[in-house]
Amino acid sequence: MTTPVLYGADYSVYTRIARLAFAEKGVAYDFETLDIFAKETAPPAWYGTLHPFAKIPALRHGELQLYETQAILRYIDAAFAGPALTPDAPPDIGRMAQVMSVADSYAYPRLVWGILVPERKGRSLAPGTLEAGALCLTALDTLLAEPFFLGEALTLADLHVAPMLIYLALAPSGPALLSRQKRLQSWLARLQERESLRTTRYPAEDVDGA
Ligand SMILES: N[C@@H](CCC(=O)N[C@@H](CS)C(=O)NCC(=O)O)C(=O)O
Repeated sequence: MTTPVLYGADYSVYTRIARLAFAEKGVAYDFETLDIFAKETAPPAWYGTLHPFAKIPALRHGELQLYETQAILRYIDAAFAGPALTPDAPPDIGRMAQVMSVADSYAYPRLVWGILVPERKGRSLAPGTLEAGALCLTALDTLLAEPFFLGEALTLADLHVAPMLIYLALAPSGPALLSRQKRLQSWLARLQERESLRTTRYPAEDVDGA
């Protein structure tokens, strides 16, 4: 089998989610850095054939080209040996999809773009932003079974949410918001001990010593 190639950046939430799936499956892949926010260089014209919406990550594996992180995760889980990251039971399949959709639709825009990015740039937050972020955390805490999102086994849901909350924790308001959801906070601490999370740390985690 050819080696998969993942295009993305080490600071990117969605790239990290895909890298976590490779790491948890124990699959070797080539990582091609593409700084999507570098105004002078990105996105290069050739990248348009891989991702028409100019986001990261994108995956190339032999003839297959994929974009959208949930699609990439599903492919990685199905195509390679290693621990299954998708549950078998229909209710759990539904719950996993629900958690991932909550992460994409609410957590990422509110926690990363709504709180982390402006706070780290020293900008004031839009009214209601912290409340909107807190609602996401409450919803995720409610959906969390322990020790993992769906219970006893790690699934794609854990890999999808953790990189968003790790960034939130680096925002000035993040620790206080997270500390209101004790179960979610403990889950995140457990996840961060995993090898996959350790080997994909954001550069900002090392700068901040988080
Ligand atoms: N729906 C996409 C979202 C990917 C995404 O938003 N990636 C961010 C980096 S984490 C990005 O490329 N942002 C560039 C931009 O918005 O211009 C997915 O699931 O892969």
